[in-house]
Amino acid sequence: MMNAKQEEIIWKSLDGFEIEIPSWGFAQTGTRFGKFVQPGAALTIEDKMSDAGQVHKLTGCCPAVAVHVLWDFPNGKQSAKEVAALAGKYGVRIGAINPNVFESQQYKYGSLGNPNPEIRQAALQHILDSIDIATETGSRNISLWFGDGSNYPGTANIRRRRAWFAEALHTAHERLIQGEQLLVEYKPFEPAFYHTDIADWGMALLLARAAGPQARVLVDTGHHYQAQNIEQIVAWLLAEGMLGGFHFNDRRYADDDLTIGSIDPYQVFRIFHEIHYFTWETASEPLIGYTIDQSHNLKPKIEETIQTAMTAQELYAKAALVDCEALAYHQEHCNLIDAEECLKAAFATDVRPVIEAWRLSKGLPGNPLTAYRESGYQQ
Ligand code: PSV
Ligand code: MN
Repeated sequence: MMNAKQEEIIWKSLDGFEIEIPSWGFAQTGTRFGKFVQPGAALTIEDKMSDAGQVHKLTGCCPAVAVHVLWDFPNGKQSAKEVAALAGKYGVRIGAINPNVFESQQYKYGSLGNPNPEIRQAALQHILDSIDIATETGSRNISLWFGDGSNYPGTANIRRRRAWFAEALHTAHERLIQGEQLLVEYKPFEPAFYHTDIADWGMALLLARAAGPQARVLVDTGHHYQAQNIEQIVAWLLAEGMLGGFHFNDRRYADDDLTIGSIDPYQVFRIFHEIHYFTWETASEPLIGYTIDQSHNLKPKIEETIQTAMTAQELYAKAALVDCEALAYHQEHCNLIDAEECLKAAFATDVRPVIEAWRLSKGLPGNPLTAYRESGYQQ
């Protein structure tokens, strides 16, 4: 049985938890082998905002939509106000701005790491334009991911590319206004398969530092080697004051972009636990952008997004239940079993009835998924 104090902890954690949903989670997507088209999937930016609005209306925890500049801003900077207005029309706002320097033909051999200075400049210009969009839409985060890298040993000058990245990110940083942040995302593989220019959190951290004080690291859970201890990376970045945000998804093999917590919910719980533990220990609230980065390929897209938001809330609330004081004591005294049990007890707690009560108190449906199915929106 849960006691009143635990209920209060869950309640408080839910009040402070929001997760951004990606506009690209509503569009037709597939794998490199093809697409399975879903009827009713978003075709336009207005469709995407409308779908996002549904998710937020039912869950109450997804007020912002992460957008991709090339996919969502047909006229680049010119469409910033328009897209922001569309978001407002559907009860959401624009979240993280994602420049796209990986799709255009010119980036075949890289963007900021391309040996051709004109192409590096074009990529930088797109990033600067994306920062201007963030300023127009009032978005805090500009999320940078690069497909740069090489497929064969000896084909790229790794050190020179590192220097080009550092220089360009520093220039981009100068464009930020107060309150904006550059988030540097890393990935060890794909689309490049021999080396990627920002392969891990250490490289992202060094580049974020080179960029300037308003740059941080973004952790995409799918962007790690098998068995890597992601929560340790999170703990280190927190300690360094360099954790800027997340792209959440789950995976079994590579960057599978599956639903959060569908394969390993305990891992997401452990990540959230490190954040709660840091907050408890330092009595400070780190500013972290939680975002979903999934590909809703087979499941119905809006339902999967709702399922995602609900799962994220559950795991965040469970992690908040860890008795930090007891945990600190047991760690100090090397009481291994008792320390581990602090995590296991919290993870095993069924928080769903309390979350349902929290939702009802906010005028939200107790079960957003059922409410969505009954709403007729999909039809
Ligand atoms: C790359 O795999 C990535 O995680 C980046 O965040 C991109 O912006 C996103 O996926 C595109 O789907
Ligand atoms: Mn990502």
